[in-house]
Amino acid sequence: MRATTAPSARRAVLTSLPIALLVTLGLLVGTPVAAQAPITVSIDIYPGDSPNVISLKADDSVGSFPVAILGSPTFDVTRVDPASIRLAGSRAKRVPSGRTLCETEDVNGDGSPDLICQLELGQLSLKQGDSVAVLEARTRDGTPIRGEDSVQVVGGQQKVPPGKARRGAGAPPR
Ligand SMILES: [Ca+2]
Ligand SMILES: [Ca+2]
Repeated sequence: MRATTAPSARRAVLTSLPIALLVTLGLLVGTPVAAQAPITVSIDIYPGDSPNVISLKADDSVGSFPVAILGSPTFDVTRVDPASIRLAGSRAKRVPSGRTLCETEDVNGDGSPDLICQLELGQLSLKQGDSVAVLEARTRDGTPIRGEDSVQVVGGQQKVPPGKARRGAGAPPR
C-alpha cells in the first residue's frame, strides 16, 4: 500500500519555507533608517586655555581663532567634514587653494586624535555678553554633530553712551 500524503499539503510546506525566508530577509533589509539625531561632541575653543576670551575689536576681527573638536574612542574626528563646521556662524578659514585650515592632532593628550581648525573671527555672530558658543557640523556621511563651549565675548560695542544730557543752561523761552 502506498502512503498517501496529500500533494497539496506537501506543496504548501515547500512553498511556505521560501516565503518565511523572504519575510525574514525583508525585515532585516527593510529596517527603516532612524532620524539622524546629532552626535554630541566635546569641543575646546582656544584648546588648553580657559576662559575662552573672544575679542570682537575691529582690529582683531580680521583674524582667526582655534577650536578643537575632541575625539574619543567612540568618535573619530577624521569623520568630520571641515567645510561643514559652523561655530556661532564662523567657518573654518581657507587658504587660497581652498583647503580648510584644519589639522588632526591630539591636543589634550588623551590618546584620541582631535580636529583643530582656525575659524574666521569676522564671521562670528556672537555679541558682547554672550557666554556660550555652539558648534554644528556634519560627518562626511551626513550625520550631524553638535558641541558647545563657554566663551567670554569682549570688545565690540564698547562706546560709553553719553551720560545724562546736561541740564540746559538757559531758562525756558518766555
Ligand atoms: Ca578653551
Ligand atoms: Ca585628544
